[in-house]
Amino acid sequence: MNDMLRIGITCYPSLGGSGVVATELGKLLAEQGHEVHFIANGIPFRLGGNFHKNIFYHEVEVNDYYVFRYPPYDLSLATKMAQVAKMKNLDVLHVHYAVPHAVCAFLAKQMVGDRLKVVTTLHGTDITVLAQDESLKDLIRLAINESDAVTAVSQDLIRETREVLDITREIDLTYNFVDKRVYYPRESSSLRSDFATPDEKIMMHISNFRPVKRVGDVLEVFEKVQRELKAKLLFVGEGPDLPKIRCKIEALGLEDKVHFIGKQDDIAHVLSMADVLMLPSEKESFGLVALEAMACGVPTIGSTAGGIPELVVHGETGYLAPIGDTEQMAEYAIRLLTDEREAARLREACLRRAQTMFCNDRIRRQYEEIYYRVLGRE
Ligand code: GMT
Repeated sequence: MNDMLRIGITCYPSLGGSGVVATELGKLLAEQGHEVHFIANGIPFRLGGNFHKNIFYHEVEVNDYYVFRYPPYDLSLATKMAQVAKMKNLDVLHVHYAVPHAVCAFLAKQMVGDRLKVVTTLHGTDITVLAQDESLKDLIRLAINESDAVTAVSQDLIRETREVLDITREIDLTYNFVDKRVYYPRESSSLRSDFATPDEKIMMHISNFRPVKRVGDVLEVFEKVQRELKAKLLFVGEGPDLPKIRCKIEALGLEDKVHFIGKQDDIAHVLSMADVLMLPSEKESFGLVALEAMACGVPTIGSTAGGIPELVVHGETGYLAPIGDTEQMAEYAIRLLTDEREAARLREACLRRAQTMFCNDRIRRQYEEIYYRVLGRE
């Protein structure tokens, strides 16, 4: 069962949890000796400019022939997938995100033949948002049903996929993971001192600031917390809700207590400054950032949305409250930030849980088992 595979991976290459998971998985598979071919419209950002043994990148170029009003990216991607599959003799095409990647993989398979196996990983918004659209539903259902294996990043996403798309086929559960060689508590006192004094606590929120993240709730919780104890709030990332949040900060007079540090590469280092991570999302199929925090020993206070409760164990590795219940979240935050023993207990539990349940080796092996299964090489 240890034979080397040739695996094509397609994902959204820019920032985003699905792109992170796809790229990190590719790197882990390459380390195991598999040949990994990324097929995408840009170099996945987590690959960076570094050389990685066993990893190859194939860029999808869109044909903008003058008759096209809209250059057909999906067709270019499907064609490229088929070309790479034939040229490199791929065993498996692993696509992250149903639209359009699983649909393109379905087309590629028609061109290559059944020897090419397609594995589709569902990450969330492809189902929770796109599959609600009646015009896309049949297409997404087709792509999912025709995949040789389908995985989803939480039980909750599996449930929702079945419910929304009326699908009965097997869906494997493959949680997000963190690389324990990268995500562990880092020495961050010097960085920390740029934002907070030793007697101040740091609350942190990291996201793409889309409405679904409910960043306003983070601010409401912080506003209540800073009335009770000395604290700072750090926002990491950027996105569409940022201007609204800036206005709200001004309206609350919290300018001196809130810092924006933009997009960051070294998230483990940044997270290590925090005393608590806030994730009050409206929807969250898993919540990779809460896992990254957990691996750095930082508990999460969040909502009970989607797959978050499968990751954050209430009272053990963080605290969860109903979506929008900022009163309850603030109460939990004050408890955590004022009780040193409680904070230490949660921190230990975080480190244990991240290293066992969600460690890179475990989840990488699960994906490999799925590849061997669809290839009939169990
Ligand atoms: O959360 C986002 O806005 C990004 C999104 C994506 O498509 O990359 O993240 C989704 O996939 C991640 C990796 O599996 C999950 O950890 C996130 O929970 C999920 N986001 C949502 O469900 C909103």
